[in-house]
Amino acid sequence: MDAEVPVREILGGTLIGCRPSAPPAECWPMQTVVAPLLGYPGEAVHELWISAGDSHPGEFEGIAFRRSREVLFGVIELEEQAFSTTGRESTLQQATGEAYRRIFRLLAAQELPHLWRVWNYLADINGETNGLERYRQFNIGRHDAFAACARAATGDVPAACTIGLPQGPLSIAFIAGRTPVQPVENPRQVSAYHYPMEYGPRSPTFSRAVLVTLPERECLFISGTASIVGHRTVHLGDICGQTREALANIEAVLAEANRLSRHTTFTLGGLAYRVYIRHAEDFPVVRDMLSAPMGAAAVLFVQADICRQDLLVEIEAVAVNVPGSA
Ligand code: 3EB
Repeated sequence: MDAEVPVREILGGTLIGCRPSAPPAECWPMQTVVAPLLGYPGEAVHELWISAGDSHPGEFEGIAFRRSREVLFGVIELEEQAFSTTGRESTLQQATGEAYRRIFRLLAAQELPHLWRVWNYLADINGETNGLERYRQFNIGRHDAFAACARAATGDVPAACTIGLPQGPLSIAFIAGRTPVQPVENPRQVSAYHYPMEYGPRSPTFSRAVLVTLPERECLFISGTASIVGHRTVHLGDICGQTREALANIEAVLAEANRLSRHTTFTLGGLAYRVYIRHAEDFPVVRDMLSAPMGAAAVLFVQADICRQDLLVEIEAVAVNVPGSA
């Protein structure tokens, strides 16, 4: 981390990698993602979100957060075992619904109502209980919480990723703010919130990307992007094909974002990436395919499960631009 940043300007962070022997002293909300890094020399990376001005800490119904005047970063972790298996809802569905309802109550209380970006991690994402895959259980809980809190579940929804880890609680980090997002969809893909029922009883609630225009900067958050065309997974079992298709989808989202942005031209080389790879042995191939298009961009490779059983790779990205300097 950059030791020059004063703590009051740090909104929060992500600690991603093997569980470090000496975890950083937490002075801000931090999402811990225990997953192997690929091709990285250290045991873990500590990423920070820096605010433009001073921020202050808070706690609300188990959510740790920090906020500035305009922006809030929060983290909530819930143990599924804390929920009972009575009724029709799985414990994961209940935990997910509870987490999102708490997030929406926090954002209302803080008067920063607009959810920009959400990072969801859960154990055993492709496992099945009571005949339903756990990712699909998660989608029911998420969708129903949006509905219960009178939020649109289509159109004006945040960018997101939902990733599987070997173990751990349901962990959700989010960035929200005073400013509404401008959703960005991908013309090559059916919007996730319109996926047909064959992918589960409730569709995933996320935008392909969101643009956030602040007075002095413009942010682009690109959701987890995979080898999906229309609503179907393509290039089954083919890591090269899936990587190429995911990149084509990132480029399509970028073109759409540039069409919608009034201030910025985003480029592949100007984004910071996280690449999730299901099988560690695919890492060299993926790295080699991405090195030319991504250029000097920061790329972190992580071994983790993707939400559809047949997806081998998923790419997400972020850019923060100060208009005029790009
Ligand atoms: C997809 O396009 C791949 O459920 O939050 C990507 C990003 C995916 C976010 C989510 C799922 C999510 O459907 C999977």
